[in-house]
Amino acid sequence: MLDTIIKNGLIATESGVLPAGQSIGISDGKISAIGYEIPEGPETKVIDALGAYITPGGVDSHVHLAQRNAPTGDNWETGTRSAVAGGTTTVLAFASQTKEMGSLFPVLEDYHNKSREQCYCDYGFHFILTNPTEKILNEELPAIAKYEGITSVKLYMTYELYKLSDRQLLETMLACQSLGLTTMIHAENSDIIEFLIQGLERNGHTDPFFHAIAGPKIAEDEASYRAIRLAELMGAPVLLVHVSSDGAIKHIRDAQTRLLPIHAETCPHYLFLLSERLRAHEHDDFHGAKSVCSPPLRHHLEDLEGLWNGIANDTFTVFSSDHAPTKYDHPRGKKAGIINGIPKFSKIPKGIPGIETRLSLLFSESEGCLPTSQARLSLERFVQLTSGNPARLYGLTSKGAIMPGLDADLVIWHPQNQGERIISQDNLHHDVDYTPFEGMRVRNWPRFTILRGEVVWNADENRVTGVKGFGKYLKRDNGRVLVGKLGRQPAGMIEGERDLWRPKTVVQ
Ligand code: DUC
Ligand code: ZN
Ligand code: ZN
Ligand code: ZN
Repeated sequence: MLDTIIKNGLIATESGVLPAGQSIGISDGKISAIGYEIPEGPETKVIDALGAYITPGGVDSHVHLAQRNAPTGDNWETGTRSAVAGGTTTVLAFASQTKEMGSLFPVLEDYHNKSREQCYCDYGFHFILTNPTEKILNEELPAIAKYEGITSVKLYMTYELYKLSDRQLLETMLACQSLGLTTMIHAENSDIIEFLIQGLERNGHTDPFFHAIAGPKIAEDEASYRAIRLAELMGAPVLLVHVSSDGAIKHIRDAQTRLLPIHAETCPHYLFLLSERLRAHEHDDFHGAKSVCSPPLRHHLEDLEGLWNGIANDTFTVFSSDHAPTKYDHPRGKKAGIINGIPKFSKIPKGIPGIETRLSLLFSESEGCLPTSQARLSLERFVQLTSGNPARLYGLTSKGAIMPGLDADLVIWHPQNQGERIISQDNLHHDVDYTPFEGMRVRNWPRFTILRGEVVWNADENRVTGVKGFGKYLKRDNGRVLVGKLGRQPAGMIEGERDLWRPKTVVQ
């Protein structure tokens, strides 16, 4: 018998909105039926979604929670509480190796300890590799993929404490390719950024705004291109994270046209915010630190347009928050960037919060809220970018679609033309003291968030109704390549050329 039935909603899938009048039946946390006349029992709970869209629960595949290097801001409890209040039912956050750690197992244990029984939504880990030793690549990653279901890694091309050499990128991409793992890349040219920081500081330009000058689009373009070519040589599928520049988009699009498996992600702040946010506020010179993220916000409206085009035209595979929560008014938060009373932008912790506002901001610009002619993206694209694609790309086989057999993770929006909200720190559930989206109007907000059949956010009651610890750790399968083809040879290679240098243990 059904536990819950959701009636009268408009069920949005990746291939369109289902004909009206159908219901979703839920039993044991799974979607058990979709159709017109699903019989309900006496105990079945009925939710009326009349006039409202229903989308799959959000999958936010780029989130930072209680990372070792981030002393303030959200832990797993507060971060996932904020997630469900904004319609997200699954998060993938980072477990970060530090350079002196020669094994990933203590890292894993540490992050399990921090997250176990703390979460309001389901969750998994990506590894950040800062020291990819042979032992890690050849022994630990295969074991961790198999037994822990961690099937993706993130690599950095910048930051002293994180960055890998091109040689290390090649080795890691190759190992991941052979295991069927997805490699995520933070692509910015480290030397360009360091050079510019030094020059800016020498000339006394140390206010938060100059962060946007120290990380120009060229630094991202160059590193993105390099990452793509390294991946091409290895035949490895990669995802470029938090893409913010039109030059990078061009390289990605070009690679995709050549059928390379190059995926791309962008984030709300790059679609909505400009570098002017980094400037001093009339009452607070350091206010711009709230919008310091890497890559930095860009300068011009055309920059935003370029990203919206990538959203609409399929260049982007996923839309994630890059929720990187750092308190503003805290000596180890953003204000760590004030040294002896003087602002120093290079010392400001990078990143901004956005786990709760991600879905509403994008939904607001979609056909879910606007006529097709005015919408930035279709409802189908919304579903792909916010849940279907991240679920497939990262091997979350029970998530990402409204389909019988999958977890009953759903967002029921307010009926159309209702549910408008002004985003305000006062209404958010994170443990950060600001939102960079303060004052922005969204056209709708999740009315109910449902995780495995349970209502975990109820906007009518204006409260998180889920329970801490209900969120489960997700072991993932290998992800699927969503663009391009595996095994493509770079133009000009001879047949079998890779086999001449590939280790014999690596299977194609
Ligand atoms: N990279 C991220 O992925 N998030 C925040 C800051 C950064 O550099
Ligand atoms: Zn990054
Ligand atoms: Zn003011
Ligand atoms: Zn990030």
